[in-house]
Amino acid sequence: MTIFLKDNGVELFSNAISPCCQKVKMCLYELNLTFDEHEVSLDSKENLSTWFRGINPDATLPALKIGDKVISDSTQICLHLAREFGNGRLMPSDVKSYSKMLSILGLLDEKLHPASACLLWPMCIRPSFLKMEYSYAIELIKAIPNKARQSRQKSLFQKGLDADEVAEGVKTYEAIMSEIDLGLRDMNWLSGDHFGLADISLAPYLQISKQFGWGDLISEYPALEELFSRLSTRPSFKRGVMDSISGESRTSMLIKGRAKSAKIYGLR
Ligand SMILES: N[C@@H](CCC(=O)N[C@@H](CS)C(=O)NCC(=O)O)C(=O)O
Repeated sequence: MTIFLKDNGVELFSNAISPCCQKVKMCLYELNLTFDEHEVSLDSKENLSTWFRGINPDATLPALKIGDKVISDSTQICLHLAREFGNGRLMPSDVKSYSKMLSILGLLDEKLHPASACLLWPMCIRPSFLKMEYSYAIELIKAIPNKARQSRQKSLFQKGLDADEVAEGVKTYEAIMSEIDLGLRDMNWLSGDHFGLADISLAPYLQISKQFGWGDLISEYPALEELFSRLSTRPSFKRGVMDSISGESRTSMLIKGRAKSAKIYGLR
């Protein structure tokens, strides 16, 4: 059954290449929820505009608006949707697996997301920044409310893949994939026997290595590769993660990524 959230005024503010936005879309599709989607440009930092900061003062994507209420963190959005509309799906019912799921969600948000951003930003957003007047680009970055994000983006803008943050990002990305692979050895899904929010939350980040042709970052981890194959068969993965990016953009990302694979692998 499809639930028409749209009729209740549900809007998703998102960006096509953002893994945390893709995760929310995958969750919405998994729960058969319909919604209105608004693309907010990260290339021009539309997320810093007055209109968007009126929706989310933190100026980050995704943001989900349900009536007057805005939820502005991808994990909080997914937990809310699963609780409200999941009917017991997507979250384990036993306490041990539930707390394991929460700790995976925390690890992905706190460590994997910033590490992946250091790979995505120079590849996908920096080219637009390089076309801007230098001082304008720096002013835009200075307007980011979060200081850590500001300093990371300044360095990624100035140094691209040569930034220290990229080397740290590649190492962190691999270390987390290795840790998750170990935990998956005797399980089909991340929080146990059933597919759920932990799997949804990892899916877009796993996909990043494929999107740039950097499959070696996960190819040593057989359980992760198997998880990726299982995820790829889910319609929610196709719609929420794969179809989020057009075929043309995917081809271009793959070409640009492959040209940099020796550089990325050299940072491991
Ligand atoms: N923990 C947040 C992180 C959100 C986040 O970092 N979003 C990025 C896009 S992937 C963003 O909005 N960046 C804004 C910017 O770069 O100025 C969540 O999961 O929602």
